[in-house]
Amino acid sequence: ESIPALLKFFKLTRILNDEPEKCRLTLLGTLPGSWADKTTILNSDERLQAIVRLEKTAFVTGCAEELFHPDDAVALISGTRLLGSTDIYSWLSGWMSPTVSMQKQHGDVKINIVCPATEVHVKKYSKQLSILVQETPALYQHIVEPFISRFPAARTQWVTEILEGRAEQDKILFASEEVIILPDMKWDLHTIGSLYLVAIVRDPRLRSLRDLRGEHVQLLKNIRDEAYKVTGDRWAIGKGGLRLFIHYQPSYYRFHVHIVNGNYDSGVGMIVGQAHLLEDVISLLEINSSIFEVVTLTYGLGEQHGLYGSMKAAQALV
Ligand code: M7G
Repeated sequence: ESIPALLKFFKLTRILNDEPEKCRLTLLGTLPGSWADKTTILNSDERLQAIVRLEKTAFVTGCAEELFHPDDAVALISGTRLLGSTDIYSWLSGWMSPTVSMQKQHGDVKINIVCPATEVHVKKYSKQLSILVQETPALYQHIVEPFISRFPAARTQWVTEILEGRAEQDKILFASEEVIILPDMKWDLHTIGSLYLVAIVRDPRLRSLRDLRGEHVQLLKNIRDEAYKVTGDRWAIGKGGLRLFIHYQPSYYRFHVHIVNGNYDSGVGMIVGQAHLLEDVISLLEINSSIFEVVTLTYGLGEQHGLYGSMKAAQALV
């Protein structure tokens, strides 16, 4: 496996984002040129721009019994240090012992890498302020639709790779002629409490929420039903256990639905104005099959987003 071996050659340029509340740190730097062909041979000085995001993982269910065994008094947390204590309250820091096998098997950190990272990636992952904008149907026609049409195909190459059977094939949970369901790269693949899958629609003409019409209601219902079937069979998630939603604006204009454990609150990607519940979208389309052609949508835009300047300027027209 060359990817883990090459990661140690990452050279830090600067911190892009620091999110202590999410136990997450996003770094910008470079990796050796051989990353592109996934070989470990470092035969040139070429460096590729890379984004590395580190995130502490959740505790594995079952590791509590390993940490504090009910019978013997051997706690597998080492180096514990008292930070403070008052009355009945105490707080300490410590290290998970590497002998806690369940935790070790899944790792203490999850690492997401984008390499080679484009300037658009750097902007997306950078800390930034946002403003709320109102997108009327006219602003969609004049600003947003042309932006989506200009969107470089290379940015959704990952979707093509999956749909055409060249990537993540061993991970696919459901596939039909219209949609594929697989784990989202945000998921650590084992913590059911933070289960995160993505359903990707094959038809490239469907780019975003704006393209949905009454004729797509059946497709959306199929996605909901298959999401429940897959997660029910594999992880015993029952009816009402999933939060299914669509982002507007999404990062990628190939229509997809986020499938997330209903009890998971990640903060990111679930904010009001960005996440539209699949069930609500179905209901709206049943009431008016052209609703997304006529509705005004309000959402936050980060100052690094490609639409920020033009949409901010256009708000005077709303
Ligand atoms: P989005 O709403 O377009 O953007 O969702 P977001 O990233 O701002 O949420 C795209 C979803 O696809 C996100 O949840 C990503 O984590 C996920 N995703 C992105 N990429 C590049 C991949 C990938 O290569 N594989 C998988 N499995 N998921 C991905």
